[in-house]
Amino acid sequence: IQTEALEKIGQAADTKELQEIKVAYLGKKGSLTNVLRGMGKISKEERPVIGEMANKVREAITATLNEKSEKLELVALEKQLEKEAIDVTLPGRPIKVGGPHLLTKIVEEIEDLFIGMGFEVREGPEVETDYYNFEALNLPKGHPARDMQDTFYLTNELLMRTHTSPVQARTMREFDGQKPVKMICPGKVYRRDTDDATHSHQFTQIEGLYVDKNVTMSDLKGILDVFAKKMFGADREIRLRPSFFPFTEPSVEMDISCKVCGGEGCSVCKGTGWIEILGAGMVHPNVLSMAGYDPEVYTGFAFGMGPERIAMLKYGVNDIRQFYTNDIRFLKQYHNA
Ligand code: FA5
Repeated sequence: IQTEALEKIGQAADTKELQEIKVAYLGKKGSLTNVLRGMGKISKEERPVIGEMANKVREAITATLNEKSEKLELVALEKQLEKEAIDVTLPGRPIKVGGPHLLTKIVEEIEDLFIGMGFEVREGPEVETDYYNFEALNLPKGHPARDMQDTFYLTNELLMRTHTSPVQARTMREFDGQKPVKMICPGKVYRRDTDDATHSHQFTQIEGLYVDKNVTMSDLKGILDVFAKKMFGADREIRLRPSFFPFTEPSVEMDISCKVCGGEGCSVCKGTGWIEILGAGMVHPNVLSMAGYDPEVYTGFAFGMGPERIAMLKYGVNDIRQFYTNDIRFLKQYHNA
């Protein structure tokens, strides 16, 4: 039995075969177990001799089984390691690192600039009431100037805000007509404009509002001049053109010289050499009093600018749609800008 078992163990190719051998010799119905079971039938004298021999055989088989089992496990492990071997000399896969969107960067840059001049950053809802988007800004129902901003209406009273100016009215309300206000408000706005190189139906604006005693038009001009110089460099020119907004009086629009791609055929300024980036003016007395501020005591200025147009100017982007079509090749260029 021993010779036969050891030979079979020697030939076993895997742990499954080894297990089968174990069962065949040492299992409940195994051949060695049978010998031990038959001990009762043999004579008293032979019993210890056979018993000792059977035990020795069992020990020999068990020891060889264990030894072989260890060997097979080692072989299996080596095979697995060989299969899973990693070539540490291969170059790694580069990790793609994202970056903030150019527009996010511009908005943050503008925020920093105004925070540096003492403005607080505030936010307001994109779904706005007719009251705050229009009425509180001196645009009663039926006012022809409502046509200046083609509106996405949700219901009769609710709309997608067409500008960030409703946050002016909301902030002044919150400040009780008592405290001075000096805030900017960045956010998304929506208009039924036809998309082209400089117009988008959804874009961003940054609103500015400064209300206090003795705020004048020259404060507005000074702040805008500092903003333009810091944003675009001292060589950029600005011009203020008289304009009209129902919520400011007098009103202006500010243009910046279009140097990056100026000249004929330029899609940013259509060859005029100037691009309009913001509207501004002195807060209309009606707007102040509707928000609870006495226009005899308080005055203020407000402005609203389009960061897309600013980014286009600063980085020579010639189509506003580039910001929204998510072409990664376009966006990547500005990761380190
Ligand atoms: C307004 O929206 C006024 N609320 C701005 C304002 C605020 C005036 C406070 C006075 C006091 P306007 O419609 O001109 O004004 O838009 C302001 C700026 O948003 C524009 O100068 C331009 O830079 C940008 N803009 C306007 N329409 C679009 C558009 N369709 N796509 C991209 N940018 C736009």
